[in-house]
Parts: sequence; structure tokens; C-alpha cells
Amino acid sequence: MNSKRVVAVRRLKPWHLDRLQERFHVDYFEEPDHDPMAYREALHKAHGLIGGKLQVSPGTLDDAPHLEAVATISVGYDNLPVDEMNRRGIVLTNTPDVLTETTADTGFLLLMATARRLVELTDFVRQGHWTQHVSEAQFGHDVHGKTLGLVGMGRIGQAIARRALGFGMQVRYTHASPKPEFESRWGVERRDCETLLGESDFVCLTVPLTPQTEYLIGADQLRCMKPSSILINIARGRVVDEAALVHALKEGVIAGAGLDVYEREPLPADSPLPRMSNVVALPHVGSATFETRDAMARCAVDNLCQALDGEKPHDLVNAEAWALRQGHGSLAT
Ligand code: 8YV
Repeated sequence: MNSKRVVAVRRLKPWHLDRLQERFHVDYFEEPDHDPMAYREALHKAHGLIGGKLQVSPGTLDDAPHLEAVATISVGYDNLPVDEMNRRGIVLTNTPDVLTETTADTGFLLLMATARRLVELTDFVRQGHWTQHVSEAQFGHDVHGKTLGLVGMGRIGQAIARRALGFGMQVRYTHASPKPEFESRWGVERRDCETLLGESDFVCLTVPLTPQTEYLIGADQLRCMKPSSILINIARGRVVDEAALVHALKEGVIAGAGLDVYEREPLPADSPLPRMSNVVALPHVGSATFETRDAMARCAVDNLCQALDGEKPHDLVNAEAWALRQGHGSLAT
């Protein structure tokens, strides 16, 4: 065991903790809020921090003067102060790749469920309303032959595109830069955001939350969509103006929404979204399968071990901090 210390938070099974404990002194907190004093004390001594749903502010970093690396068990890191970590030379790693297919499954699940009204109709059967042959009141909409517009064509966007093509859909996408290889291989076409919104029967959001994508979809963008179209959000809640979305769903500006993420999570009890018949609402389970969550934790442990051993981690997010650690620059104190 080397002398470094790690604070581990949530989502780490005994076999992941064992791997860390073979190398480091580990303080594990299933829920840091249950013992904030002990958590703070452990962070004060920690060289590494690993976990899911990490709450880290610049103040947290002030309390962790020895911190060298943070390994988030997620692909998204919009909850972490990356600029501040860069300044201090604190390496950040995430868990891309291992969750791509599962998250794409979630996107497609929402697309199918919303188009065919899965939740509404299973409730209809469960509540004993199926007493005669179904009529148009229970009809949904086709998925095959329709156009899917992907906002974001990263790993997850591409995995959804492959599914959509398998279902006989046409695929359009927006992305900061064109993806010529992907276009020629799969026959998908790039559009500007407004054109994509207007052409698509399903719009699926897969962009990370950044200052550029925050509230990307508001009332004006929703009005660009067809009244028959469905919005799927598996990205982050704050990519969409939720009040504008609720209004658009109530007024028939769009036909429905399949949502895994929300502006506030867990979703506040007074949110109208889960009670709307044209909404399928999941509780942020994009990557939540046994296999994928295990692979994400394993990946984060690998990354943290590499970073604390002075090896460039496989899933390094902030090259700036890594360069500082290698002595190419001066660390903020
Ligand atoms: C995470 C996710 O599990 O990886 C992501 O970015 O959205 C989820 O899969 C969640 O953010 C908690 O860490």
C-alpha cells in the first residue's frame, strides 16, 4: 500500500473498494451528507476522490489541499468546477465509452415508449379499462419511416443513430463539426439546429451541458418543431427550458416528450411533467443497469489508480491539469 489516501463516495461495490484498498488508504461514504464532519476531515487528507453524483465546489477544493485527482463515475462532469481544478492542477477523469450503448438504449426506449404510448396504455390495461376493442383513442405513431433529429453526434448520438437506422428511420444531426466518415458510412445528414428541428419527427438531445448548450431548447426552438413531433432528452435537464416545454406540451406545440433528465433532480413533487399523458418520465436512469454501473465504477477506479500513480489516465478530461502536474506550468496555491 502506498501512503496516498482516497475518499470514495457512492456506487462503489466491495470489489471496487477492495481494488482501491490494496493500494491506498480508503475512506468510504455511501452518503457524505450523513456525516459531513467526517467527510470533510477525510477530504482534508485525501489525494484522490472517486464517486458518483459528486458535489464539488471551489470551497470543497479549498478544504482538500492535497487533492491530485478526481474520478467521477459518470460521463458528464457539468457538476464539477473544471476551471478551478485546472488552475490547481487537479486531474479529472470520467467514464465515457462504457455507458454509450446503455444510454443509447435508454434514448431509444423513450422514443418507442412515447411514440406508442407505452406507459399510458399499460396503465389503461392495469386499471381495467380494456373492456372493448381498442379505437383510435389508443393509437400511437409509427417510428419506422420517420425522421430522427439528433442534437449532438458524439458517442451516444452515434449509437442512437445506429439503432434508428436499424428501425428504418432517416437520421439528421447537428454537431459543432461535421462527421464526414459517419455521414458516408451511415448515410446520415448534418443540418443547422433550426432546420433539424423543423424536419424531424423525433428530436433527441445528446449534447453535454455547457454554457453553449444551456437552455438550447426554449420556446422559440419548440415552436420550430412539428406539432406531431416528440422531444427526447437524455442529456441534461438544463439543456431545455422546462417551463417552456410544459407549456408546449399543454398547448399542443409538440405532441409529446420522453424525458430522463430534468432541471431539478430528483424531480420536485409539484412538477406537472410525470402527470401529463403525453410525457414518459424516467428518473435519470440513462446508464443505470447492473452491468454498466459496474463497468463505470471499474473504469473510474482504473483512472484514479493511473492518476495517483503518475500515469496519464485513460479517460483524462483536463489535459491542462495533467500538464501542470507534469511540471509544465505552476500550480495555484
Ligand atoms: C450518471 C450520467 O450516472 O454519466 C452520466 O453523465 O448522466 C449518469 O449516467 C449520473 O450523472 C450520476 O453520476
